[in-house]
Amino acid sequence: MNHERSSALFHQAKAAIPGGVNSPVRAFKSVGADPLFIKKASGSHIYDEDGNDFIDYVGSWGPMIVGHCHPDILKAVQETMTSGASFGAPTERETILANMVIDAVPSIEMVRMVSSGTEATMSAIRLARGFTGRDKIIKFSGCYHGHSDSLLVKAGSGAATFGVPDSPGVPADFAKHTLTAEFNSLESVRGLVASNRDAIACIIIEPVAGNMGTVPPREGFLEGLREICTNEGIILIFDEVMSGFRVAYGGMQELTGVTPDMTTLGKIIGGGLPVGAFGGKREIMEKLSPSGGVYQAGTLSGNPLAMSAGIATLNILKQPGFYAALETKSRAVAEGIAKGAKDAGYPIYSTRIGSMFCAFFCKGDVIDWPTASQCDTRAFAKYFLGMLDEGVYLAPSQFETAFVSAAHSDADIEKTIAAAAKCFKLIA
Ligand code: HOZ
Repeated sequence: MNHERSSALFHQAKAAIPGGVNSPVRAFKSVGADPLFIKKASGSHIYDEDGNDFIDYVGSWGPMIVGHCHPDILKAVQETMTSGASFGAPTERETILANMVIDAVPSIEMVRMVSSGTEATMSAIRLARGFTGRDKIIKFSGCYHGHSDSLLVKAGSGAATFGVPDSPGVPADFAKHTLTAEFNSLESVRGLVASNRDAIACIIIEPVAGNMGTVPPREGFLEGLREICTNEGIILIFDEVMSGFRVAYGGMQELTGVTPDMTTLGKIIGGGLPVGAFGGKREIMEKLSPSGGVYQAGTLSGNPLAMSAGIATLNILKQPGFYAALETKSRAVAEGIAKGAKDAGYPIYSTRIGSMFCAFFCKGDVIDWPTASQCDTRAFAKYFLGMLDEGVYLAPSQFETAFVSAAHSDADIEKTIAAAAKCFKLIA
């Protein structure tokens, strides 16, 4: 497969943009290649600048649940654009999307729109601190909640992929307020809570971890966190930037029945445009400026284009049978890949929740960051490059999630499974 034009564009980009990319996860550094430069996308396929066609399981890192260029979303954005891209003043669409989110997500009674997932988590934490009057927070090793100072501690996603889970530039004075527990270990949480009594403002967690690969919560884990938080006056924040409207219309909290105090969202609710949101109990949210004193703001917050794309997306997701059909496709592709590995005699650990899945290149169970980090990342790189050659575009890191969209066809899925079987045979 020819990647000449992508490589040339990457070369030019590196002179102007650090590392040639505007977000580290886009670089193919950890798989030893140059990133593809994308020209266009449609449905479940993306096309690079060299004219290659790929089945896309990145989906812009999660937002594209209905596929690329869905006609309803195109129409909504085009119509909105003709009446103005941004006003820095309230619009009706913001309330419409806010009410759709409130109706969908069990924990959300009020919601504030922002422009990225990072803003959502950063602001949610400030609000939790303002509400409780406490400074410390607990996060989980391998979880990623964007790149704000307090949260770049033992972080997953690109931070883990590139070996900077604790980034230079984060003052030790900030990081000392961030305590880190192990995902799926209530014991580790209880230990931190016991030694920091009345000092912890919030526990923030991806209820299904999607930034160290896909790691589902074990039975009782989220319920246990809920109990600890209720007993200790700690705000429980579910970071559903990835899982919100993805694993179910109401996210992991709908799927598991565990209701946090606050939730952060992003990705899908912007239909591919820049967006984020954080919401929760009314008594907490009302502490936010201008109704309360906790300050948070944004020029493009509630941007008309993003609101329109979000409303159009959620209207598609609300259609009866949407998630059942997505579940069928997702099961087929994840199980098909795992079978290909088994038949080739190559052991992987396969995980999936709804349309999020991961093939871990490792023999044992993956339940947290210590187990995820044992994976054979060199074998993953071979698999990734093999799949790319076969026309399948995966995230270029073992520590990311693959996303299935409603646009993936049976033919896409069959081709993906056949490609994976071939790749596993080659690396076995
Ligand atoms: N959560 C996304 C990757 N795991 C973020 C994408 C990015 O960092 O660009």
